[in-house]
Amino acid sequence: MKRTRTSTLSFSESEDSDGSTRSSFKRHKYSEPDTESDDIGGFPIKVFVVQAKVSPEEISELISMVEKQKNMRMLELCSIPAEADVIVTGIQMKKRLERHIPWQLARRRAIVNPQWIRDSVEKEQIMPCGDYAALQELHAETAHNCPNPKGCDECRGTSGPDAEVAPSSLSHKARYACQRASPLVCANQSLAEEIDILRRARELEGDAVGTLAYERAVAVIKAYPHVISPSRLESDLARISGIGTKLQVKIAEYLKKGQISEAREILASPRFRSLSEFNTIYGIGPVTARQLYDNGMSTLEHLDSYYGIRAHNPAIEEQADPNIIESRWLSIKGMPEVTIQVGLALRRDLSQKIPREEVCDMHAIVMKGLESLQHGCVSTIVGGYRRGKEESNDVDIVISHQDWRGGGEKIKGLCTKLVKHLYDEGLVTHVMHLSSFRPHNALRTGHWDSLEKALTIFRLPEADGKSRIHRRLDLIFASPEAYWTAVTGWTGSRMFERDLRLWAKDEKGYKFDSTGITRRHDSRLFYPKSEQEVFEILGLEWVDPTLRNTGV
Ligand code: OXD
Ligand code: MN
Ligand code: MN
Repeated sequence: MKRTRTSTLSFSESEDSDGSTRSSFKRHKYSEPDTESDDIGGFPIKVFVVQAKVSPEEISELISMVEKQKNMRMLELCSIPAEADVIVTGIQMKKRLERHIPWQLARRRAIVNPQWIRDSVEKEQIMPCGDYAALQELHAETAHNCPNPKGCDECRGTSGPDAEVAPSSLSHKARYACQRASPLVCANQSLAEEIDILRRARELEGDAVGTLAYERAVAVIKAYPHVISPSRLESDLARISGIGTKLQVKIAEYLKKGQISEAREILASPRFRSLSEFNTIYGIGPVTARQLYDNGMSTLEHLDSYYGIRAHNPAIEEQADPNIIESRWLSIKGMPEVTIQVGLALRRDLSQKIPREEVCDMHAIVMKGLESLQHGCVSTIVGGYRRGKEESNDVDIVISHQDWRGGGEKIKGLCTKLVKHLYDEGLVTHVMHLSSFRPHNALRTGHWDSLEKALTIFRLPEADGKSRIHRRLDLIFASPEAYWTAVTGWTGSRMFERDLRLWAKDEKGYKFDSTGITRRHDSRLFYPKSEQEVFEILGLEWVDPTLRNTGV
């Protein structure tokens, strides 16, 4: 089934007696590879104009402006608000806008005034939507939802989570985490954090079953919308799958004492402390952490001397030891590889959280470098940033090309080229992992050849004579048809992703992962053109990225 696309200019929305606009609620259908369109995601950017409060003359002016740039395929008018990337309106009041666009939808789009079209066409570039927000109330959302591929505007002004984004149809009792609304900070946040200590201990000890059980429990609590009381625990929470009797006892203990004794014991345990600390080092997972501890090491200083990093070296305190971080002895395609030595030497940098502003700066500089290598790439910052975190552990960017048909070829090999370019510019300092597309599968029986990935260490250029700190940067290149599954797959959180795969497999007979969606019984491949389509294909209600925070 092809997605309805409008090449004609149509503003035929009909207002009902209650003031709502019927056509605006129609959900668009997912598409097979579309022979008519060359776009990916927002290319051309689809624009819906709300007729109210815009004079007929102004409407004709806007239509002809969009027509004028038709060859550039930057903008395209559409007649269904739900299909639009940008909604143009002269309305400035929420109540008034709600007569034409459901508020839930408005919050997920860029809502701009007509000047945005004029300036974008005139300057031949998509202007930052935030600067043209039609409603002050939606300024942050408009800036965040702006489809400008190069614009860092999407980053600016975005704030943390907002529980109001939760569509009412999502139930906290739903079995799969991908059906629930999980805000960044939930109604029982400190309880979730206490239970997460139990999960973390299991994870560090390699107890996969225990880890998963507690991860599920945390995810259930994260989606639970009421403050838990003893009566709610008994009458409500205890009936939700994932909260077994053992855990109910622990929650009851927490409600009584404000803590769970097992969690306190874990935090006091020297083994847990050492394993946790070791695991903070880039390159040290739980298995290596246990091996090191079992070999008699318990502090990072022990690791420094074990790995040949001089203990108490002031160079390490101040700045990483250059001999270590150059790591001349190991390289990936001629670039220094991240080793445990590098992770240790850079630990003071890498353990610091990255504010949204800096995520944004990193994204902008990466995309500028990419543009110099290949014109027309598109990108989305994913991970915790997209889920609304004020500070991230690293920066994750999914990249593709706007050309739906030829984009796959254009981005092939680009991941390595970009990383080398950033290395030559002194921006990427180390590489942890660099993968390329696997050889093309002529039979196309799977999506397995559609992702390239680089896990790197990155440093912004000096600012005001001050050097910047090292950050982790992950780049994921997807072919156009895998772009939106990659965005969904890399947005997280972990339990959300796990349950998305499980839901797809057990409830729908599909295989979902970052590289695509395949229907199992006939191996049919799907090519979603938006993240909303990913959810539609999988038969799921939309869950805003800021409500996918299934972990603490
Ligand atoms: C992060 C995340 O913080 O992706 O980096 O959650
Ligand atoms: Mn991340
Ligand atoms: Mn990452």
